[in-house]
Amino acid sequence: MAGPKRYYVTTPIYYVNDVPHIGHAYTTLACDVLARFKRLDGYDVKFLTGTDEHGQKVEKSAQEKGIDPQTFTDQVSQRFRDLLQTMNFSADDFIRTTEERHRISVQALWEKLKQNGDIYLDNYAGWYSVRDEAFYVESELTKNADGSFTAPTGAPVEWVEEASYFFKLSAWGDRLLKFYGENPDFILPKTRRNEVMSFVEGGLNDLSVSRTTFKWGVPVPGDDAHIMYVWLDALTNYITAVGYPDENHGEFTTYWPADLHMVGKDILRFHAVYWPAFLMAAGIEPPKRVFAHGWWTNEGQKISKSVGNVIDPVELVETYGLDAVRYFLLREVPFGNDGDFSRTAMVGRMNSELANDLGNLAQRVLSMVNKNCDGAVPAHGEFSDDDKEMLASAHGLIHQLREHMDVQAFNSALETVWVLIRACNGYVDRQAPWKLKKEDPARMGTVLYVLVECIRHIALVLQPFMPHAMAKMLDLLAISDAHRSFDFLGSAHVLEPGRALPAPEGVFPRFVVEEQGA
Ligand code: ME8
Repeated sequence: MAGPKRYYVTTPIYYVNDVPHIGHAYTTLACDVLARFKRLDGYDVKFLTGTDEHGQKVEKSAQEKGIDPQTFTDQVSQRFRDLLQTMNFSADDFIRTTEERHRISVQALWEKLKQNGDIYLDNYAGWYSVRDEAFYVESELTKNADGSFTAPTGAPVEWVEEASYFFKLSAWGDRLLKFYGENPDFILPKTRRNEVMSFVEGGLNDLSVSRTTFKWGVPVPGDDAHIMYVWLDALTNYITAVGYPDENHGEFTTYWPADLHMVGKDILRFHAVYWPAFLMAAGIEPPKRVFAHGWWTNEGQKISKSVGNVIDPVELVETYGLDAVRYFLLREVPFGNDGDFSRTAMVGRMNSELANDLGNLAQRVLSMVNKNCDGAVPAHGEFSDDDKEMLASAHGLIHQLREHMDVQAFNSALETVWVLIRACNGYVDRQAPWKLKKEDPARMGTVLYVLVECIRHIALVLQPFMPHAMAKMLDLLAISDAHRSFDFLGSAHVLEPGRALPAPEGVFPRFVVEEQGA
């Protein structure tokens, strides 16, 4: 017999030298929507997020503030935990790399790599970017007029020469390519997969995995002069959180390999090349998928602290409301592509898609039910072909959605729901139930019943995207908490004719833009 359905999804762990902004909120939102979707669809879900607290960059930020790194990370990692509240994220675990469970796990992984002959001591001489916490070869860099060099990300680099342990990455190229070949959906989107494959086909150098010039990190077992490379430390969080090094019990056997590591395109190489190589070298199965999403700009400009155009999720939520922000971020751009955040586009979608298409549909239908059907779910007569088509679309929605969600195509999933919403609005206009009131009240009941059943389906499947607003809509339909999982899609008996409904209320107000100076 097949075991219970399980789903393990992770966000990157964020550096604590930065305040959380829209980019961080975006990645975690995508994971939250998937986690909620899978829970409603009957999966046992683990949704992990957290903070990346070690490394030279964090050490430097603490020094600049004149506080010790632990106090600094305690303060700033709290802001990422606060973001979970602000955005209504349903994470099951929040990992900090400064925790003891993580030190144990990273050191155990190191020992395993060492035992298996994949780690050796040598000297590193080359370029390093503290901002990216990444090593670069000179051919990747741009030379500036003053003789200094810049990384492809725009970050400054410095020349480093020190004793270092190396991971034999060069020995894993062929096995990685074989793995990508056997798992065509390991890296999504496909264009990113091609980039990674050509990088690996170009030949891999061994990777420096320890540093001796700073202290803020996990010491190499048996050689305290070395601190582990922050990416080896950070990536390991995904297995720490399921109990590594205990590979044979509990959460590890339940959830590993992870179903999805969600990341931004900036950190794909670490997740799709280094991480599966470390895992294979340690005899651990690689994750099933890494999805690299695109980059947000702000009104056309790169988001950066120095430009001063960082979008604060708290401000957005205060201005537009949480569910509208959640909806917009996943609706505006095909997931995987870059996107530009514009307030005009935000307000446009709020008013046309949330307030008009969906909000008005619910408001119109529920007001008619309230006025003309004694405020109770109407009884239905025989269904016409038009009715049957509407009901079939509602009942079929989940099958299409699962397909989209399984490849993280959030905007297509939402578009599928909006196709039904628009069809419902067309059906209302066509059937004109307000006219039927006098002519044929029984037929009016049937039409309104079909619409209420469609709205129930729409609200159920949109819960992962807009949890508060859809809870309110389901309250207006008097659907009990016990009937809100996807098990109840397609089951007509949930909507009992005669059940009293509360007085209708608007769920999505129109957003009125105040004129400047008004
Ligand atoms: O890289 N648009 O942490 P980080 C979209 N600690 N997403 C964005 C974004 C933007 N403008 N800006 C940031 C690290 N992100 C490491 C990760 S994981 C083992 C270690 C999101 O704080 C996006 O997900 O720099 C990106 O990959 C991540 O924040 C980088 O977060």
